[in-house]
Amino acid sequence: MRVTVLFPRLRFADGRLALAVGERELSYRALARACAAHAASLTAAGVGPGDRVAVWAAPSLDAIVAMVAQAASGVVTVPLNPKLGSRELAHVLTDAAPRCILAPAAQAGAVAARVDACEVRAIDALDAPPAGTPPAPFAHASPDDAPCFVLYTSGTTGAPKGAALTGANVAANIDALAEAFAWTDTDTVVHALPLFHVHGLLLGVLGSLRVGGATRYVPHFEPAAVAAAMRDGGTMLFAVPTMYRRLADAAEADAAIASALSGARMLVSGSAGMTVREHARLRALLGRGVYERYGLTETLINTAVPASRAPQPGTVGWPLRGVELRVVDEARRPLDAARDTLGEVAVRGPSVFAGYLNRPDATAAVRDAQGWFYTGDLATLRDDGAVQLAGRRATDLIKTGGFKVGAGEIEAVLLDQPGVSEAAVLGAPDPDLGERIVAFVVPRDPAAPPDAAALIEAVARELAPHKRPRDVVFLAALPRNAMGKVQKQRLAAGETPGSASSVRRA
Ligand code: MLC
Ligand code: AMP
Repeated sequence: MRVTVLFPRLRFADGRLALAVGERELSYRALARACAAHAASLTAAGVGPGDRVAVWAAPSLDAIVAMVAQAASGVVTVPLNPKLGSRELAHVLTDAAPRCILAPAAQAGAVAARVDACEVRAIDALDAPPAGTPPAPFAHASPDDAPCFVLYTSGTTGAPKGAALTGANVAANIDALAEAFAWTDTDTVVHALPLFHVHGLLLGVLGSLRVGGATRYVPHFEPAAVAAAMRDGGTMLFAVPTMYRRLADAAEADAAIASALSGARMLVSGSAGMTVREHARLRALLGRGVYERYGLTETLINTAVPASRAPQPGTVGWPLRGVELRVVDEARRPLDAARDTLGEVAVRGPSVFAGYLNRPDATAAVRDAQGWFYTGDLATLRDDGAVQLAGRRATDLIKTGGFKVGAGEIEAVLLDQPGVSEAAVLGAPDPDLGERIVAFVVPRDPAAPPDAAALIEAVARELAPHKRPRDVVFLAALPRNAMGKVQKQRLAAGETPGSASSVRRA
């Protein structure tokens, strides 16, 4: 049984900065102590390695410490978006069946009031550790192939699926990315990303701790706060394109923001595509380019533009060490020989996930017997092997602000609302969010359509605010082909049969 220690520096913890969240800072020594206290408190509650524990992933130091301690001690973390709506929260808790939910003390009461099927406990790791707490929580390191995180991610249809990632997946990916970015213990990563996805949690927090560097976390994205954290010693910034767009707007208006960002060793973007135009705008403003990397929840990071090269607008770079990547046709036959031919990206390697929780059928649909994972992303390979993404196979997957959202999950909520007869959801191009969620709704009574604001609120309340449609368009009927299938491409092209009215909400 191979066991990888995820955070070697916690074993030799010293006084160097590990984590800063707003004004609160933890050295490696303090983090090691807090991790030990968290592990001891889980043990006292009868929770051990292999058990699943949900963490209310609020943007707080307590939630971060709980998740780091669990990763270090073999407890499987299911991070929960603290803004999850009722339907999605119920789904995740039923599917993941965690032993308990851990929430920052300030939120534990409110969380407990929302769930009755699962015990809710307050995270107390940053309180004084109980006497006799061992110095570090490595007594229960798990084997490499045991799940370490279950991250919920949307598909084209149905409710989100829990992607199980092992300690080996995480360690291999961080090590390969660290090599590409020359990311070391002298780096401080600044980010303001949510803590329940790969980008913010696995790269932005665990990545820094694995390389022995520091993370300065900005709990609420705001350009001035990001710039302040960069001035406070940040060397790398991890952000999604929407954040870079808003940072560029702020930098145009405020030279202090521009200068804070231009001092970075690396500005890194991912989770959604950055246009060549936006790359050029940032370079002109900051005097330095942005490095892109490309990944998925199920595979972690596949490609990156390495620090050893100049930024490469228009590509997401080259496969990381250990990642095999090829472009395949619709029958999943490799197109590697034919450069410039558009196909689906398939990847294989040590970071490809263990599978979806409780969903062997869904796992088999995306990963074949040879271990190739089919990403759904379309790309061509440049002559030098750089990957150029060119869209997705499924129009029913939307990337908005860097969040992946399935059209089907939104349509299901809309269809449950009074007055809705039919619904079709798609992503429309948006200068700020990349894609904006648009809902096309056929009312039961065309003379009295449901209130658009109420439909938007229903999605925010039942799923999550970032899944809410930004536009609702009422139609007399959805365009369908001869087989009765909704033709979303016609909706996307602006063909809206019998359009009654359109409501736009920011
Ligand atoms: C608005 N709000 C509502 C609401 N309308 N709340 C309840 N009901 C409603 N109807 C609230 C929101 O919750 C939010 O609260 C605030 O109002 C603003 O909402 P918003 O306009 O929707 O947010 P916005 O500012 O547009 O967010 C932009 C963003 C965000 C860039 C900050 O999209 C973001 O954090 N994106 C990161 C996504 C990410 O990390 N993806 C990685 C996936 S991993 P409040 O309190 O928050 O202000 C992956 C793999 C890889 O893809 O390769 O990395
Ligand atoms: P998620 O399931 O939330 O992890 O989202 C994964 C998807 O994000 C990928 O399949 C891509 O479509 C998209 N993505 C991630 N990084 C990039 C990038 N640098 N450029 C374009 N798309 C990206």
